[in-house]
Amino acid sequence: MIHRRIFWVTLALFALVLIMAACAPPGQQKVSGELNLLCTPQVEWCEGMKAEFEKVYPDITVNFVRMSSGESLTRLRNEKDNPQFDIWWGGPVDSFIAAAQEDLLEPYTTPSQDKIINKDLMLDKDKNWVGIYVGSLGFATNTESGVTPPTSWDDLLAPELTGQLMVAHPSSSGTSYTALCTILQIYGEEEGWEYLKKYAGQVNQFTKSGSAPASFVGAGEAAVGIVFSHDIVKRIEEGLPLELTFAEEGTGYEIGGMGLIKGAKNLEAAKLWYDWALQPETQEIGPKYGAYQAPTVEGAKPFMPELLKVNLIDYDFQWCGEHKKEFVDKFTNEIAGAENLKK
Ligand code: S7P
Repeated sequence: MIHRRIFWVTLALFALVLIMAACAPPGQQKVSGELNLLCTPQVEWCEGMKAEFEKVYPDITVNFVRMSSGESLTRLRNEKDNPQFDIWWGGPVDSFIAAAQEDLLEPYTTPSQDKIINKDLMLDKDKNWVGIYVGSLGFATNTESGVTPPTSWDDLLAPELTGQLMVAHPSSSGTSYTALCTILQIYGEEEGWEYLKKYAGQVNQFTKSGSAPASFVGAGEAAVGIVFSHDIVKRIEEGLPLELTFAEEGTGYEIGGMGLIKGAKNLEAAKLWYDWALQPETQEIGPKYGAYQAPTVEGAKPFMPELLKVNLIDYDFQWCGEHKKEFVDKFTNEIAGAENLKK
């Protein structure tokens, strides 16, 4: 009799646990398995985030692939009918806006959204993407090159910089697309495209990845690179002879984005990453892995606030995102092709 009662009580408790697990909000469910992450920032930061996430969620294994923004977008497009990634983390939101337009992202309302500092700018109104960091564009000059560090976009066209400029190609790189769209906003479309022709004529070789020019310029392969300022700071810390300057009339900036992939096979694990990436403690992890972008949530302290205390233009993310394909195609077809990009 007693045994039978114990049996029924145990069974009832077991059923209760199952019901509670099924009803718990996603963030509290016990999720296990894999998470396939498309990671656009520097590989050290991707590796660091994987390790930190797995510490918090030991039952989930994160598999990540590091890819530049433009390449990521192409990959998502190609895999639309059979997505291989669950979440895309990092890279300027212009590409996330372009991805949302093509219905590649899965909308999600995160319980962490109340923490976002500026919802108008950093939270998509349809919840396709959210901002996870902010960074400004800068110029990296090799201090041994004898070149005066540029302080305006016009300075980049000086004859002494012909063949001495390095920047990524906007078809592969979000950094470079931020520069392109910054130029179109500063000069206006007509003059901007004229400027871009001259600018491309100054380039030694286009690179594939946005941060690479800082390393090549540091190694003396060119005199000036156009790169996000936090990536320049990282190379300076590593000992490269670089000076960081900004365009005084105004520089562009990025909001780094994050979005769930439509058709993700591990959606619950992806939502856990999404919520976790918006925690203040998570956003303070970056500097540990050499990433000095500013956070987007309240309670997280920027490590290098001075990188945003420069003259930032009122960058129109929506406009740049919606026109990304058109502008990149125009640049590639009419100004500079994307063959032989330097890796
Ligand atoms: O991690 C640094 C960072 O500059 O990488 C992203 C960058 O756009 C990715 O590289 P691509 O330019 O090659 O696409 C930035 O979002 C981020 O700040």
